[in-house]
Amino acid sequence: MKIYGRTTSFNVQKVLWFLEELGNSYQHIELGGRFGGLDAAEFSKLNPMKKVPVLIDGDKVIWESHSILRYLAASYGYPQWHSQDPYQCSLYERWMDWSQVLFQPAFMGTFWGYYRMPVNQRNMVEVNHQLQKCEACLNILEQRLNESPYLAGSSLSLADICVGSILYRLTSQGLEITLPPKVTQWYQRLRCRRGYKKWIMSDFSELKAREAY
Ligand SMILES: N[C@@H](CCC(=O)N[C@@H](CS)C(=O)NCC(=O)O)C(=O)O
Repeated sequence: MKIYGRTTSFNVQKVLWFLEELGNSYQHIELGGRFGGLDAAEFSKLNPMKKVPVLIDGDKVIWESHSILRYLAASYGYPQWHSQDPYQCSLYERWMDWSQVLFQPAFMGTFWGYYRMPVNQRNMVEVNHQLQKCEACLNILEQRLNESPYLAGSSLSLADICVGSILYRLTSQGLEITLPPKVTQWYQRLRCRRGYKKWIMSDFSELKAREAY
C-alpha cells in the first residue's frame, strides 16, 4: 500500500494515524506543499483534484481522506473498525461527516485566518468568530462524551480519528481555547496512542504565516 501526501497536511495525517492503528505495512511518499508534484500529469491521473491524500492499494486508487478511511476500515478493519450492520456504521460515520461539514471548517477558519496568515494581515474579528464556532463544536462533543468514553461508544473508531485529529492543531497554534472536562480526558487518551503521537503531534511550524498551498 502507498499513501501519498505531505506529513504537514492535516487530511494526510488522519489516514497515516489510521494506518498505524490498523498495523498494515505501508509506504509513505511526501507530496504536495514544498515537495510539489501535484500538477504532474502522472499525479492528475491518480487524483484529478490534484490534492493529497491519495491511497494506492494494488491496482486501486482512492482519494478524499474520509473515503480512504472508510475504504481501509471496510477492507482491513472488520470487525474492530467496520460493521456489516449499516446502523452500526452510522454511529461512527455521522461524526466523520459532522466533522467534515462543521468542526473542520471552523478549525480551518482559525488555522488559515490566524496561524497561516502573516500577522499584519490577520482579521481577528473573523478568527474569533471561527473560534466561537469551534467552542460550540467542543460543547457538542462534551455532551456526547458524557455518555461514552469515545464518540461512537466504548472504543476508538473512525469518529475519534477524524474529530480527534483536529484537537492537536486547534490547541497548539497559539490561540486561547479551553477544552471542556470530558473532551480533555478523551484528548489525553488519544494523545497516548502511538499513531497520534507519531503523525498528529508532528511539527507543523513550516506552515506558519504561509498562505501558499
Ligand atoms: N477534502 C479533501 C481535501 C484535500 C486537500 O485539500 N488537500 C490539501 C492538503 S490538506 C492539498 O492537497 N493541498 C495542496 C498541497 O498540499 O500542496 C480530503 O479530505 O482529502
